[in-house]
This record gives sequence, C-alpha cells and structure tokens, in this order.
Amino acid sequence: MRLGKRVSDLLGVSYPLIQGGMAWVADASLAAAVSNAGGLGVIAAANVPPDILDREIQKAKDLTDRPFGVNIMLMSVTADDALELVARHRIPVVTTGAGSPGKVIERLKPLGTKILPVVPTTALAKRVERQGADAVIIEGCEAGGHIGELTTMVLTPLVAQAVSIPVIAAGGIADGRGMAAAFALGAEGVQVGTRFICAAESSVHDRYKQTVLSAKDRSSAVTGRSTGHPVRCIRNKLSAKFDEIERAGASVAEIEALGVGRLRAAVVDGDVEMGSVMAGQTAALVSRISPAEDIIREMCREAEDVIAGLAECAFPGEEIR
Ligand code: TUI
Repeated sequence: MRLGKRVSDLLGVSYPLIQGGMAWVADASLAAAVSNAGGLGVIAAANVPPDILDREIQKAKDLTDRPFGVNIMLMSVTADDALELVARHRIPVVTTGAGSPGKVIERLKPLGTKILPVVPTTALAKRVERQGADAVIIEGCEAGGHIGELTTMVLTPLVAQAVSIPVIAAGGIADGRGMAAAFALGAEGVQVGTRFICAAESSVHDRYKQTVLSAKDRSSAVTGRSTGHPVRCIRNKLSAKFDEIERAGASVAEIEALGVGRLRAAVVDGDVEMGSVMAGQTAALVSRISPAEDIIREMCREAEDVIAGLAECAFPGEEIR
C-alpha cells in the first residue's frame, strides 16, 4: 500500500500532509495554496469573529476546488460560533486543539465531517478514538504555540501502538527527513506548521517571517510554563519578560495577562520584540520563503529519497538475520 494512503484517502488529497491551523497565520490564502498543491490546507478559527471566518471560508472556496479544513481552537471564545459555521458550510475536515473535542464530534460526525483532534498524550489519543475521531494528530513539544511535554519521537510510536485510527505526526517536521522519520515511527501522515509561516502565500508580517528565517537551534523558548499553558515561541524581549516575572513569582493571572494580544501584535503588526513570535523548533531548519507547492513537493520528494536510501542500507558487522 502507498505510504500515507489511509490518510490521503480519508482527507481526499494527493499527499498525506496537513497544514497546521496556526492562529492568526492560517488564513484562506495559505489554506487554498496548500490545498491546490495537493495537501490539506487549514483555516484557523481561533479568535476570529464569525463574520470574518465566514468570509475566509468563502474566499477559500473561491480559490480552490479541493478539500480544505478548519481548525477549531477549543479554548477560544469563538469556538461555538466556528462550530456552527463549519456545519453550515459543510467543511469536509476539522482539526481541533487545546481541549476535548467531544462537542465537535457530536455536532459534526452526523454531517460526515472528518474530525482530527490534535492531542499531546497517549491517554488523550485513546480517548478521542473512543469518542469517534477519524484520525489523531499527535503534537510533540517541538511544535510552536501551545504545547504539551512529550516529544514527537516518543509520542508517535506510543500512540501508533495504542490506537487503530491513523496517527498524524506534528511538531519537529519541516522537511522530507522529518517526514520520513515520522513514517518510520508509525505515523501515516504529517502536519506541518512552522515551515508554512514562510510560504510565499502566507500573509504574516514580513518581520515575523524574517525572524523565523534567522532562527538558530537555541532561538526557541517556552514561555508560561508555570501557568500550565506553556507556549513555544522565538526568544525575544517578550520571552525574557516572561522569564523575569515567572522567576519573581508572578501569579498565573499576571503571567497570562502579559500574553494577551501578543500573537496578533507579532503576526499582524510585525512587533517581533514584544509580540509572541510563535514557531516550532524547526524554525532553525527554515531557510527561505517558497510557494506552498514547492514546500510540499520538495518535502514529499525528499521523504521518498530518504526512505529509498535507508532501504539500501545494512548495519556493518555480523548478519542479524
Ligand atoms: O492548540 C495548539 N496550539 C496552539 S493554540 C494557540 S492560540 C494561543 N493564543 C494565545 C496564547 C496561547 C495560545 C497557539 N498554539 N496545539 C494543539 C494542542 N492541543 N496542543 C495541546 C493540545 C491539547 C491540550 C489538552 C489538546 C487536548 C487537551 O485536552 C485536555 C482535556 O482535558 O481534554
């Protein structure tokens, strides 16, 4: 069977590659570009007022005839409105994050929507399978934004052996090497976020893109660990301020207050010093701005090459079989 066929058939796409539903970043123009290139583009509904989300969905429908999805961020105050819009537009695929997707599954499953919750642990993966999820996206802590504690390297095989629905790996995947590794670990698809921040079709502020492009391995920081809602971003004045107030014993409310509006400030206004430049550890691997189509083709081609190369190898020394 072709690699990732269960996932590409489920989603109705050519490649088993989903674009991350990044808040403020994943709009209609990015989602449509990814879908037109054969992946699954996703519009982020987090904190988007219903009239604007409605317009974005309509815009994506105008820009592509291929399937695209919507990400419902369950902690967002607009999550219920997003759920109704997705139902009304008969969106074929929904990804969820930052909470239990029970209500989403109950509302959308009867409509035939494919539901792919993002989860950070094995226990949650098993729970969403029981609740009726069609596949599960496991997100390792290499990812950007709101993260769990486990790495993709460990979470992928653990969840792959614990559930029967397809596992899609997210966090730490930005090229064909990471994609091949995810398949080696038992994933049947990948979700890619950070690399698409620097897609030509991404509307994020140019200073945000340049900050991702300049990132090195140690540029990545996690803010707000003590609140129980850690967020991975690129180290800057804001992340230093988070460290400072956390060390000084600030309350959860004070720490959370420091984060309010910071993602929008970075993405929309280009405030890359006091804004929250959310990105995964793979920012260090992203070195140029390219069209979504080139990103997808390059990743899939490289993954095939890596897998073919490994198949020719053998360990030195005595035969083991
Ligand atoms: O949701 C994400 N990543 C995000 S959301 C986001 S928006 C934001 N804006 C400002 C400040 C903070 C965040 C940025 N990045 N990833 C998916 C994800 N879901 N990671 C972890 C989870 C998760 C956590 C708990 C999923 C389910 C869950 O369930 C808890 C329960 O008890 O059911």
